[in-house]
Amino acid sequence: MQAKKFFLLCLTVTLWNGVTLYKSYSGYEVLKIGPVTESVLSEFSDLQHDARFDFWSRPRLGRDNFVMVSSGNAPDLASALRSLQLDFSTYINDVGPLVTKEIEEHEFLKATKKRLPKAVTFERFTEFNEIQDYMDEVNAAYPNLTTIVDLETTFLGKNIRGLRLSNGPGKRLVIMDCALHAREWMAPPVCLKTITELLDNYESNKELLDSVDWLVIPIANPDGYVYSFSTDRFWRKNRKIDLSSPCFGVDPNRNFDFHWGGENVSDPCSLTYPGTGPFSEKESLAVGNQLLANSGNIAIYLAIHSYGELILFPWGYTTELPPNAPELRATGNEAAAAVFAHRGMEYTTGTSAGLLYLQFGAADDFAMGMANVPYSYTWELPGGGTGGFNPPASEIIPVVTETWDGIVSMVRRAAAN
Ligand code: 0X9
Ligand code: ZN
Repeated sequence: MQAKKFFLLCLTVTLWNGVTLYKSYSGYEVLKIGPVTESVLSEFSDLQHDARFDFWSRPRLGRDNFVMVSSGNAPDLASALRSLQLDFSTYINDVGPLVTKEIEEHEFLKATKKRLPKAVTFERFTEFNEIQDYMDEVNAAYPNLTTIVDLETTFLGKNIRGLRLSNGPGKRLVIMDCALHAREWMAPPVCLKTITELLDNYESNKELLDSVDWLVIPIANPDGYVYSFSTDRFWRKNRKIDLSSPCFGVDPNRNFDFHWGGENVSDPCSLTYPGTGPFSEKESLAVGNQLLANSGNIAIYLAIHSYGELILFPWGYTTELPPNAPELRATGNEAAAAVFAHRGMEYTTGTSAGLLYLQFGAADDFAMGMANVPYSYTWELPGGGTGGFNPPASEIIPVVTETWDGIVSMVRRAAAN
Protein backbone atom coordinates (compact mmCIF):
# COMPACT_ATOMS: atom_id res chain seq x y z
CA MET A 1 0.00 0.00 0.00
CA GLN A 2 1.29 3.51 -0.78
CA ALA A 3 2.56 5.39 2.27
CA LYS A 4 0.01 8.20 1.82
CA LYS A 5 -2.93 5.84 1.56
CA PHE A 6 -1.72 3.91 4.58
CA PHE A 7 -1.42 7.14 6.57
CA LEU A 8 -4.96 8.13 5.60
CA LEU A 9 -6.25 4.70 6.58
CA CYS A 10 -4.57 4.96 10.00
CA LEU A 11 -5.94 8.45 10.50
CA THR A 12 -9.44 7.35 9.62
CA VAL A 13 -9.26 4.37 11.94
CA THR A 14 -8.00 6.54 14.79
CA LEU A 15 -10.54 9.29 14.29
CA TRP A 16 -13.57 7.11 13.80
CA ASN A 17 -12.80 4.49 16.37
CA GLY A 18 -11.46 6.92 18.91
CA VAL A 19 -14.62 9.03 18.94
CA THR A 20 -15.84 9.19 22.50
CA LEU A 21 -19.16 10.92 21.92
CA TYR A 22 -21.90 8.43 22.64
CA LYS A 23 -24.42 8.03 19.86
CA SER A 24 -27.72 9.55 20.88
CA TYR A 25 -30.81 7.54 20.07
CA SER A 26 -33.09 10.41 20.85
CA GLY A 27 -35.72 10.54 18.13
CA TYR A 28 -35.45 6.81 17.43
CA GLU A 29 -38.56 4.79 18.00
CA VAL A 30 -39.35 1.09 18.14
CA LEU A 31 -42.38 -0.30 16.35
CA LYS A 32 -44.14 -3.44 17.46
CA ILE A 33 -45.17 -5.31 14.32
CA GLY A 34 -47.25 -8.36 13.87
CA PRO A 35 -48.02 -11.05 14.33
CA VAL A 36 -46.32 -11.85 11.03
CA THR A 37 -48.11 -14.34 8.81
CA GLU A 38 -46.56 -16.97 6.55
CA SER A 39 -47.65 -15.22 3.35
CA VAL A 40 -45.65 -12.05 4.06
CA LEU A 41 -42.79 -13.45 6.13
CA SER A 42 -40.37 -13.47 3.24
CA GLU A 43 -41.10 -9.87 2.19
CA PHE A 44 -41.12 -8.71 5.79
CA SER A 45 -37.82 -10.48 6.33
CA ASP A 46 -36.26 -8.66 3.37
CA LEU A 47 -36.80 -5.37 5.20
CA GLN A 48 -34.12 -6.36 7.71
CA HIS A 49 -31.48 -5.84 5.03
CA ASP A 50 -32.50 -2.20 4.64
CA ALA A 51 -29.87 -0.27 6.59
CA ARG A 52 -32.49 2.18 7.89
CA PHE A 53 -34.39 -0.50 9.81
CA ASP A 54 -32.85 -2.19 12.83
CA PHE A 55 -34.54 -5.49 13.61
CA TRP A 56 -33.99 -6.02 17.31
CA SER A 57 -34.63 -9.71 16.90
CA ARG A 58 -34.86 -11.81 13.75
CA PRO A 59 -38.18 -11.75 11.85
CA ARG A 60 -40.33 -14.43 13.37
CA LEU A 61 -43.47 -16.16 12.18
CA GLY A 62 -46.63 -15.79 14.26
CA ARG A 63 -44.95 -13.40 16.68
CA ASP A 64 -44.65 -9.71 17.35
CA ASN A 65 -41.46 -8.25 15.92
CA PHE A 66 -39.63 -5.18 17.14
CA VAL A 67 -37.88 -2.80 14.76
CA MET A 68 -36.02 0.40 15.66
CA VAL A 69 -36.13 3.27 13.20
CA SER A 70 -35.26 6.97 13.28
CA SER A 71 -38.27 9.27 13.21
CA GLY A 72 -37.14 10.49 9.77
CA ASN A 73 -37.31 6.96 8.35
CA ALA A 74 -40.38 5.86 10.28
CA PRO A 75 -42.86 6.90 7.54
CA ASP A 76 -41.06 4.67 5.01
CA LEU A 77 -41.15 1.71 7.35
CA ALA A 78 -44.82 2.39 8.09
CA SER A 79 -45.72 2.46 4.42
CA ALA A 80 -43.79 -0.77 3.73
CA LEU A 81 -45.68 -2.42 6.59
CA ARG A 82 -49.02 -1.12 5.37
CA SER A 83 -48.37 -2.55 1.92
CA LEU A 84 -47.71 -5.94 3.56
CA GLN A 85 -50.95 -5.45 5.52
CA LEU A 86 -49.13 -5.88 8.79
CA ASP A 87 -50.44 -4.34 12.00
CA PHE A 88 -48.04 -2.16 13.92
CA SER A 89 -47.94 0.29 16.78
CA THR A 90 -45.36 2.41 18.54
CA TYR A 91 -43.75 0.32 21.25
CA ILE A 92 -41.03 2.72 22.40
CA ASN A 93 -41.56 6.39 21.69
CA ASP A 94 -38.02 7.54 22.19
CA VAL A 95 -35.08 5.18 22.61
CA GLY A 96 -32.74 8.03 23.64
CA PRO A 97 -33.53 8.19 27.37
CA LEU A 98 -33.38 4.39 27.65
CA VAL A 99 -29.85 4.29 26.32
CA THR A 100 -28.76 7.17 28.54
CA LYS A 101 -30.23 5.44 31.59
CA GLU A 102 -28.56 2.16 30.72
CA ILE A 103 -25.13 3.72 30.21
CA GLU A 104 -25.49 5.72 33.43
CA GLU A 105 -26.43 2.55 35.30
CA HIS A 106 -23.42 0.77 33.84
CA GLU A 107 -21.03 3.57 34.81
CA PHE A 108 -22.46 3.67 38.33
CA LEU A 109 -22.16 -0.09 38.77
CA LYS A 110 -18.66 -0.05 37.32
CA ALA A 111 -17.64 2.37 40.04
CA THR A 112 -19.43 0.54 42.86
CA LYS A 113 -19.16 -3.15 41.92
CA LYS A 114 -15.48 -3.64 41.35
CA ARG A 115 -14.26 -6.87 39.90
CA LEU A 116 -12.05 -8.85 42.28
CA PRO A 117 -8.89 -10.61 41.04
CA LYS A 118 -9.56 -14.05 39.53
CA ALA A 119 -13.29 -13.33 39.60
CA VAL A 120 -15.98 -11.81 37.44
CA THR A 121 -18.92 -10.02 38.87
CA PHE A 122 -22.31 -10.97 37.52
CA GLU A 123 -23.77 -7.84 39.12
CA ARG A 124 -23.01 -5.77 36.04
CA PHE A 125 -21.93 -6.18 32.44
CA THR A 126 -18.23 -6.80 32.09
CA GLU A 127 -16.09 -4.84 29.65
CA PHE A 128 -13.61 -6.25 27.15
CA ASN A 129 -10.39 -5.37 29.02
CA GLU A 130 -11.75 -6.78 32.24
CA ILE A 131 -12.54 -10.07 30.53
CA GLN A 132 -9.07 -10.28 28.98
CA ASP A 133 -7.53 -9.65 32.41
CA TYR A 134 -9.84 -12.18 34.00
CA MET A 135 -8.72 -14.83 31.52
CA ASP A 136 -5.07 -14.13 32.31
CA GLU A 137 -5.81 -14.36 36.01
CA VAL A 138 -7.66 -17.67 35.86
CA ASN A 139 -4.97 -19.03 33.60
CA ALA A 140 -2.39 -18.16 36.25
CA ALA A 141 -4.60 -19.56 39.02
CA TYR A 142 -5.43 -22.82 37.22
CA PRO A 143 -2.37 -23.55 35.05
CA ASN A 144 -3.10 -27.27 34.95
CA LEU A 145 -6.66 -26.87 33.79
CA THR A 146 -6.52 -23.90 31.41
CA THR A 147 -4.71 -22.68 28.33
CA ILE A 148 -5.12 -19.27 26.71
CA VAL A 149 -5.68 -19.58 23.01
CA ASP A 150 -5.22 -16.35 21.06
CA LEU A 151 -7.17 -17.09 17.93
CA GLU A 152 -6.90 -14.06 15.64
CA THR A 153 -6.10 -10.35 15.80
CA THR A 154 -8.98 -8.09 14.81
CA PHE A 155 -8.96 -5.18 12.37
CA LEU A 156 -8.32 -2.85 15.31
CA GLY A 157 -5.60 -5.05 16.74
CA LYS A 158 -7.44 -6.78 19.57
CA ASN A 159 -7.01 -10.42 20.51
CA ILE A 160 -9.89 -12.76 19.92
CA ARG A 161 -9.14 -14.89 22.91
CA GLY A 162 -10.35 -18.29 23.93
CA LEU A 163 -9.82 -20.23 27.12
CA ARG A 164 -9.33 -23.95 26.74
CA LEU A 165 -10.29 -26.03 29.77
CA SER A 166 -9.15 -29.60 30.09
CA ASN A 167 -8.36 -32.01 32.91
CA GLY A 168 -6.66 -34.65 30.78
CA PRO A 169 -6.03 -35.83 27.23
CA GLY A 170 -8.15 -37.79 24.78
CA LYS A 171 -11.48 -36.01 24.99
CA ARG A 172 -13.77 -34.44 22.46
CA LEU A 173 -14.31 -30.70 22.52
CA VAL A 174 -17.14 -28.30 23.32
CA ILE A 175 -16.78 -24.99 21.48
CA MET A 176 -18.75 -22.05 22.83
CA ASP A 177 -18.59 -18.44 21.66
CA CYS A 178 -20.32 -15.33 22.94
CA ALA A 179 -20.89 -11.81 21.56
CA LEU A 180 -20.12 -12.49 17.93
CA HIS A 181 -22.74 -9.73 17.73
CA ALA A 182 -21.47 -6.73 19.65
CA ARG A 183 -24.63 -5.40 21.27
CA GLU A 184 -25.73 -8.73 22.71
CA TRP A 185 -24.37 -7.94 26.14
CA MET A 186 -26.14 -10.81 27.90
CA ALA A 187 -24.00 -13.35 26.01
CA PRO A 188 -20.49 -12.89 27.56
CA PRO A 189 -21.82 -13.50 31.10
CA VAL A 190 -22.96 -16.94 29.90
CA CYS A 191 -19.45 -17.76 28.66
CA LEU A 192 -18.01 -16.43 31.91
CA LYS A 193 -20.48 -18.44 33.98
CA THR A 194 -19.31 -21.55 32.12
CA ILE A 195 -15.68 -20.80 33.01
CA THR A 196 -16.44 -20.08 36.66
CA GLU A 197 -18.56 -23.20 37.05
CA LEU A 198 -15.93 -25.46 35.52
CA LEU A 199 -13.04 -23.98 37.47
CA ASP A 200 -14.28 -22.50 40.75
CA ASN A 201 -16.88 -25.26 41.17
CA TYR A 202 -14.54 -27.91 39.87
CA GLU A 203 -15.54 -30.63 42.31
CA SER A 204 -19.26 -30.43 41.68
CA ASN A 205 -18.82 -30.11 37.89
CA LYS A 206 -15.85 -32.47 37.55
CA GLU A 207 -17.90 -34.96 35.58
CA LEU A 208 -18.23 -32.37 32.78
CA LEU A 209 -14.49 -31.91 32.45
CA ASP A 210 -13.99 -35.65 32.79
CA SER A 211 -16.04 -36.22 29.66
CA VAL A 212 -15.11 -33.27 27.39
CA ASP A 213 -12.66 -30.39 26.89
CA TRP A 214 -14.05 -26.90 26.48
CA LEU A 215 -12.99 -23.96 24.32
CA VAL A 216 -14.81 -20.87 25.54
CA ILE A 217 -14.55 -17.59 23.60
CA PRO A 218 -16.23 -14.94 25.80
CA ILE A 219 -16.01 -12.08 23.26
CA ALA A 220 -15.82 -13.25 19.69
CA ASN A 221 -16.15 -9.72 18.30
CA PRO A 222 -13.95 -7.48 20.49
CA ASP A 223 -13.91 -4.42 18.20
CA GLY A 224 -17.68 -4.30 17.98
CA TYR A 225 -18.15 -5.10 21.66
CA VAL A 226 -15.83 -2.28 22.77
CA TYR A 227 -17.57 0.11 20.38
CA SER A 228 -20.97 -0.81 21.83
CA PHE A 229 -19.71 0.33 25.25
CA SER A 230 -17.82 3.41 24.09
CA THR A 231 -19.95 4.85 21.33
CA ASP A 232 -23.03 3.08 20.04
CA ARG A 233 -25.17 0.82 22.23
CA PHE A 234 -26.81 -0.89 19.26
CA TRP A 235 -23.71 -1.72 17.22
CA ARG A 236 -24.08 -5.28 15.88
CA LYS A 237 -21.28 -5.90 13.38
CA ASN A 238 -17.50 -5.76 13.65
CA ARG A 239 -15.62 -2.47 12.98
CA LYS A 240 -13.94 -3.31 9.67
CA ILE A 241 -13.27 -0.32 7.47
CA ASP A 242 -13.53 -0.56 3.73
CA LEU A 243 -12.34 2.72 2.25
CA SER A 244 -14.56 2.26 -0.78
CA SER A 245 -17.66 2.00 1.37
CA PRO A 246 -19.59 4.67 3.28
CA CYS A 247 -20.23 2.37 6.25
CA PHE A 248 -18.32 0.34 8.77
CA GLY A 249 -18.56 -3.27 9.70
CA VAL A 250 -19.51 -6.73 8.56
CA ASP A 251 -21.96 -9.09 10.24
CA PRO A 252 -19.65 -11.95 11.30
CA ASN A 253 -22.60 -14.29 11.53
CA ARG A 254 -23.19 -13.94 7.79
CA ASN A 255 -19.52 -14.33 6.91
CA PHE A 256 -18.90 -18.06 7.42
CA ASP A 257 -17.87 -20.10 4.42
CA PHE A 258 -21.05 -22.12 4.02
CA HIS A 259 -23.65 -20.91 1.54
CA TRP A 260 -22.10 -17.49 2.02
CA GLY A 261 -23.92 -14.53 0.53
CA GLY A 262 -27.20 -16.27 -0.20
CA GLU A 263 -29.20 -13.34 1.10
CA ASN A 264 -27.73 -11.13 -1.64
CA VAL A 265 -27.10 -8.23 0.69
CA SER A 266 -24.65 -5.96 -1.09
CA ASP A 267 -25.28 -2.77 0.90
CA PRO A 268 -22.32 -2.40 3.30
CA CYS A 269 -24.53 -0.23 5.51
CA SER A 270 -26.94 -3.09 6.13
CA LEU A 271 -26.85 -4.61 9.60
CA THR A 272 -26.57 -8.04 7.99
CA TYR A 273 -23.86 -7.17 5.43
CA PRO A 274 -21.97 -10.46 4.85
CA GLY A 275 -18.68 -8.84 3.74
CA THR A 276 -16.78 -9.06 0.50
CA GLY A 277 -16.31 -12.82 0.60
CA PRO A 278 -16.50 -15.86 2.86
CA PHE A 279 -14.24 -15.54 5.89
CA SER A 280 -13.16 -12.04 4.93
CA GLU A 281 -13.48 -11.26 8.68
CA LYS A 282 -11.21 -12.26 11.52
CA GLU A 283 -14.11 -12.89 13.91
CA SER A 284 -15.74 -15.58 11.78
CA LEU A 285 -12.36 -16.95 10.75
CA ALA A 286 -11.31 -17.33 14.39
CA VAL A 287 -14.31 -19.51 15.17
CA GLY A 288 -14.36 -21.23 11.76
CA ASN A 289 -10.72 -22.28 12.00
CA GLN A 290 -11.27 -23.86 15.40
CA LEU A 291 -14.27 -25.74 14.08
CA LEU A 292 -12.29 -27.03 11.10
CA ALA A 293 -9.12 -27.80 13.05
CA ASN A 294 -11.10 -29.95 15.49
CA SER A 295 -13.48 -31.40 12.95
CA GLY A 296 -14.54 -34.93 13.84
CA ASN A 297 -13.56 -34.29 17.44
CA ILE A 298 -16.20 -31.77 18.50
CA ALA A 299 -19.07 -33.00 20.67
CA ILE A 300 -21.12 -29.80 20.45
CA TYR A 301 -20.92 -26.21 19.20
CA LEU A 302 -22.78 -23.48 21.07
CA ALA A 303 -23.19 -19.95 19.67
CA ILE A 304 -24.55 -17.68 22.38
CA HIS A 305 -26.61 -14.71 21.13
CA SER A 306 -29.51 -12.56 22.25
CA TYR A 307 -32.40 -12.14 22.15
CA GLY A 308 -35.59 -14.15 21.64
CA GLU A 309 -35.64 -17.17 24.00
CA LEU A 310 -34.80 -19.58 21.21
CA ILE A 311 -32.73 -22.73 20.95
CA LEU A 312 -31.95 -22.89 17.25
CA PHE A 313 -30.38 -25.71 15.30
CA PRO A 314 -29.51 -26.09 11.58
CA TRP A 315 -30.33 -25.37 9.05
CA GLY A 316 -30.64 -21.64 8.55
CA TYR A 317 -29.94 -21.68 4.82
CA THR A 318 -32.70 -24.14 3.88
CA THR A 319 -35.96 -25.36 5.36
CA GLU A 320 -34.80 -28.94 4.82
CA LEU A 321 -33.93 -30.78 8.01
CA PRO A 322 -30.56 -32.33 8.88
CA PRO A 323 -30.69 -36.13 9.26
CA ASN A 324 -30.31 -35.92 13.06
CA ALA A 325 -33.04 -33.27 13.46
CA PRO A 326 -35.12 -35.44 15.85
CA GLU A 327 -32.14 -35.83 18.18
CA LEU A 328 -31.27 -32.13 17.90
CA ARG A 329 -34.85 -31.20 18.72
CA ALA A 330 -35.06 -33.60 21.66
CA THR A 331 -31.76 -32.32 23.06
CA GLY A 332 -32.94 -28.72 22.63
CA ASN A 333 -36.26 -29.46 24.32
CA GLU A 334 -34.54 -31.15 27.23
CA ALA A 335 -32.28 -28.11 27.69
CA ALA A 336 -35.31 -25.80 27.47
CA ALA A 337 -37.00 -27.84 30.22
CA ALA A 338 -33.92 -27.50 32.43
CA VAL A 339 -34.01 -23.73 31.93
CA PHE A 340 -37.77 -23.57 32.54
CA ALA A 341 -37.44 -25.34 35.88
CA HIS A 342 -35.78 -22.27 37.40
CA ARG A 343 -38.34 -19.49 37.04
CA GLY A 344 -40.49 -20.48 34.11
CA MET A 345 -38.44 -18.87 31.31
CA GLU A 346 -39.94 -20.37 28.19
CA TYR A 347 -37.70 -21.21 25.23
CA THR A 348 -38.78 -22.50 21.84
CA THR A 349 -36.64 -25.10 20.08
CA GLY A 350 -36.51 -25.38 16.30
CA THR A 351 -34.50 -24.84 13.16
CA SER A 352 -33.40 -21.33 12.23
CA ALA A 353 -35.08 -21.47 8.85
CA GLY A 354 -38.26 -22.89 10.39
CA LEU A 355 -38.62 -20.44 13.27
CA LEU A 356 -37.02 -17.41 11.66
CA TYR A 357 -36.34 -17.01 7.98
CA LEU A 358 -33.56 -18.10 5.65
CA GLN A 359 -30.14 -16.85 6.72
CA PHE A 360 -26.84 -17.71 5.07
CA GLY A 361 -23.23 -17.96 6.21
CA ALA A 362 -24.00 -18.39 9.92
CA ALA A 363 -21.70 -20.13 12.40
CA ASP A 364 -24.03 -22.94 13.45
CA ASP A 365 -24.67 -24.00 9.85
CA PHE A 366 -20.94 -23.93 9.14
CA ALA A 367 -20.21 -26.07 12.21
CA MET A 368 -22.56 -28.78 11.06
CA GLY A 369 -22.17 -28.41 7.29
CA MET A 370 -18.41 -28.02 7.03
CA ALA A 371 -16.94 -29.26 10.31
CA ASN A 372 -19.34 -32.18 10.78
CA VAL A 373 -20.28 -31.14 14.29
CA PRO A 374 -23.18 -33.41 15.28
CA TYR A 375 -24.79 -31.02 17.78
CA SER A 376 -24.80 -27.37 16.74
CA TYR A 377 -26.94 -24.72 18.41
CA THR A 378 -27.51 -21.00 18.56
CA TRP A 379 -29.01 -19.81 21.82
CA GLU A 380 -31.00 -16.60 21.70
CA LEU A 381 -31.03 -15.59 25.37
CA PRO A 382 -33.96 -13.78 26.94
CA GLY A 383 -34.65 -10.16 26.08
CA GLY A 384 -35.41 -7.69 28.81
CA GLY A 385 -35.89 -4.12 29.80
CA THR A 386 -38.23 -2.10 27.66
CA GLY A 387 -36.62 -3.36 24.51
CA GLY A 388 -34.63 -6.52 24.24
CA PHE A 389 -30.98 -5.53 24.35
CA ASN A 390 -31.15 -3.56 27.54
CA PRO A 391 -32.09 -5.97 30.29
CA PRO A 392 -31.02 -4.44 33.60
CA ALA A 393 -27.84 -5.79 35.11
CA SER A 394 -29.97 -7.40 37.81
CA GLU A 395 -31.13 -9.88 35.13
CA ILE A 396 -27.63 -11.27 34.58
CA ILE A 397 -27.63 -13.65 37.54
CA PRO A 398 -31.05 -15.22 36.83
CA VAL A 399 -30.20 -15.58 33.13
CA VAL A 400 -26.77 -17.15 33.57
CA THR A 401 -28.03 -19.44 36.32
CA GLU A 402 -30.87 -20.91 34.29
CA THR A 403 -28.85 -20.97 31.05
CA TRP A 404 -26.02 -22.89 32.69
CA ASP A 405 -28.43 -25.71 33.57
CA GLY A 406 -29.61 -25.79 29.94
CA ILE A 407 -26.04 -25.94 28.70
CA VAL A 408 -25.12 -28.73 31.11
CA SER A 409 -28.12 -30.73 29.92
CA MET A 410 -27.10 -30.34 26.26
CA VAL A 411 -23.42 -31.02 26.79
CA ARG A 412 -24.11 -34.15 28.84
CA ARG A 413 -26.32 -35.56 26.12
CA ALA A 414 -23.92 -34.64 23.32
CA ALA A 415 -20.94 -36.06 25.22
CA ALA A 416 -22.75 -39.35 25.78
CA ASN A 417 -23.41 -39.84 22.05
O1 0X9 B 1 -29.35 -13.58 12.78
C1 0X9 B 1 -28.49 -14.11 13.47
O2 0X9 B 1 -27.30 -14.13 13.18
C2 0X9 B 1 -28.93 -14.76 14.79
N1 0X9 B 1 -29.90 -13.92 15.42
S1 0X9 B 1 -29.47 -12.49 16.08
O3 0X9 B 1 -30.69 -11.81 16.49
N2 0X9 B 1 -28.61 -12.78 17.37
O4 0X9 B 1 -28.70 -11.76 15.15
C3 0X9 B 1 -29.54 -16.11 14.51
C4 0X9 B 1 -28.64 -17.09 13.82
C5 0X9 B 1 -29.28 -18.44 13.76
N3 0X9 B 1 -28.59 -19.38 12.90
C6 0X9 B 1 -28.79 -19.44 11.55
N4 0X9 B 1 -29.61 -18.69 10.94
N5 0X9 B 1 -28.10 -20.35 10.91
ZN1 ZN C 1 -26.67 -12.37 17.46
